[in-house]
Amino acid sequence: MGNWWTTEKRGYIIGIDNVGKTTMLHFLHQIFKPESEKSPTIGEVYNPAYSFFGVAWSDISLYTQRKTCLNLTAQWRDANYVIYMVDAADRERLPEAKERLHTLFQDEGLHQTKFLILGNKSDIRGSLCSLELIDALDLHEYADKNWEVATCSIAKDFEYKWIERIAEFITK
Ligand SMILES: Nc1nc2c(ncn2[C@@H]2O[C@H](COP(=O)(O)OP(=O)(O)O)[C@@H](O)[C@H]2O)c(=O)[nH]1
Ligand SMILES: [Mg+2]
Repeated sequence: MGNWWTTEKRGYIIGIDNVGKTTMLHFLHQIFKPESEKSPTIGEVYNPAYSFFGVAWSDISLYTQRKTCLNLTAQWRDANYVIYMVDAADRERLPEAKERLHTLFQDEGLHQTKFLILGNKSDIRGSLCSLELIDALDLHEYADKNWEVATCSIAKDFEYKWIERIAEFITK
């Protein structure tokens, strides 16, 4: 048996704290349990890696694990996919989220990486739509990067439309 971690594609779910990363992984873990149980925890600093859609996913909070994350930058460099999650209803913290996202865009090692900017918590009244997120996150500045934007409600969408959206992001 080959080493799946060297051949499988890598994905990271990245975002500042409180945007819904753990909630998302929790749902994915329940849905894809049989497959994900094959996935080992990588090192001591990551949350466990889960395998979905042929991609091994880890989630990284840019704040709660801040110190560790700085050391992990080199490891992100094998990322095929980044789901960068923001809280689309938290206008106050969008500038912080933007700043961190731009840092990722500027990382040479993530040059080839596909980004899905996922605005979570769309169930909350007044949350930003995709076009508003493009403006709020100044994504036009990075028109040369490989990004796309979608909104979702991980906790309240019981039809799991966001899963289809992630599958589309990975496969297209
Ligand atoms: N209204 C709403 N709340 C959500 C949604 N997704 C997550 N949350 C809540 O946001 C908070 C932070 O979620 P968590 O997954 O811990 O965020 P993390 O820090 O990014 O891992 C929790 O109270 C979740 O229940 C959503 O789609 N809508
Ligand atoms: Mg978390």
